[in-house]
Amino acid sequence: MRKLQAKSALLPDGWARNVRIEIGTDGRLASVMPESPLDAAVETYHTLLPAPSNLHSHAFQRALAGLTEVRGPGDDDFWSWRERMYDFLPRLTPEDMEIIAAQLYAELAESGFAAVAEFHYLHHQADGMAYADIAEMAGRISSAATQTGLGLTLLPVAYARSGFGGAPANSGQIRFFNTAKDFLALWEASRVHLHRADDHLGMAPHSLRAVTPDDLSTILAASHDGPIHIHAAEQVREVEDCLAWSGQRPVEWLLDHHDINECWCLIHATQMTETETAALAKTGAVAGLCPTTEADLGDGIFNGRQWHAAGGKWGIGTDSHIGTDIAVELRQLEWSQRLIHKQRTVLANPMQSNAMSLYTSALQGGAQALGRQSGRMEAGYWADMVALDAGHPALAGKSGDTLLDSWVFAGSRNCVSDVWSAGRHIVKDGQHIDRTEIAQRYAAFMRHLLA
Ligand code: NGQ
Ligand code: ZN
Repeated sequence: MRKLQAKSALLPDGWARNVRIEIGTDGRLASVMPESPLDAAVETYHTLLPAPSNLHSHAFQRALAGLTEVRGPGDDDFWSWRERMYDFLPRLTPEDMEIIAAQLYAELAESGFAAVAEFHYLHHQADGMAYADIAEMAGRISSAATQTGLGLTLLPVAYARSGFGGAPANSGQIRFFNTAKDFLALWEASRVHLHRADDHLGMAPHSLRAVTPDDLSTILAASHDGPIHIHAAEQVREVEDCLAWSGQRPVEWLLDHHDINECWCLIHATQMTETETAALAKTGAVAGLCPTTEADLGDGIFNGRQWHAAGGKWGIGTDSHIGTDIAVELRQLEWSQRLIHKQRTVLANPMQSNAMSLYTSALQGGAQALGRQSGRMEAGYWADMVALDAGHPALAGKSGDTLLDSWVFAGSRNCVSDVWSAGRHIVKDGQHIDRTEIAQRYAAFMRHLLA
């Protein structure tokens, strides 16, 4: 049993003072006791919060960040970015995958995340042949999570087609392709690579573009209780193509053909009508929002005000990892709403601090989307926690809601001092415990890649 204490902590009922915490050897919170006399011999933090989960990651894309900003001959958009992403893929080996993912996961931890859902589709060798272990790449992701201590929900991706209506393989995608049957074998083989008690295995049909209705039904039949993630309604052209194929929009089609429920997480959903927004919010599914990537790729703006009013659940992903900071993602989400509605505090609950509303929604949505018992500092939950550095100038003299608002709306990533994931103390004094070694390996990889 490990003990620590906080002068202030965000508990399920709100801010509490003088909180004593015990973490069990199993990585779960054993007890959380507010209003306790503080013990001078026990490690003491100024402010502790439940740590969020990152619900959408393509880890390898961290190495592509910054390499896609030169304008092409015509207008650039999501689809031209995707071609550049595909061009980057043939070079990546399993070793590279592990190095990139470890760097990314250390960065995510330093920003405050305790866990990640890896939407993993880079399965095969550069020529499309499976590795000797078909789940080799999944194993590399799991190794990176174990090395860094970040919690992992692994979502092997089913990808069988290159467009609506079952269009055949496109050469840029050969490392992703599996028949539904081969996907299920890969999915089972991935399970073997997960070793920690807080690891989870879910599944992810990539998008309605990438699986046929039959493929989708086949793979979903194997999923018992989720999580199930899918990219949906991100781009206007995707919606138009889906309409041309089926007469329905992607979210409409999903709601009509499958039992969309709390197991599901729809990634992006930036292109929904008001009718779709209302209907999807009712299902209890999580909207997987990736605000900086959605801005970067010109996806459009999520229908956040209506979703919030309807009580819809949402969480944060960092997707292509041009941004890796939970505070920046929450800020970008709220700012995009302010810009379209010409208002302030759009996603705040009445009479509540904006960051408190955003942060608690992201905690709950993230936990649900990862199938992870986290997001609350309460006995029995995983000890996923983040400590803020009250000595940081952006936070000085502040506490409670004001401190949270200052971190999210005016702070920077070095406001975070410590992070625990399922009791693993992985960030100390603002740095991942293996930061130097991980960053050196990553820098060597990048120098080699760009040489
Ligand atoms: C992905 N990323 O799977 O990495 C996608 C691009 C696609 C985003 N959608 C590929 N942001 O959607 O076809
Ligand atoms: Zn994605």
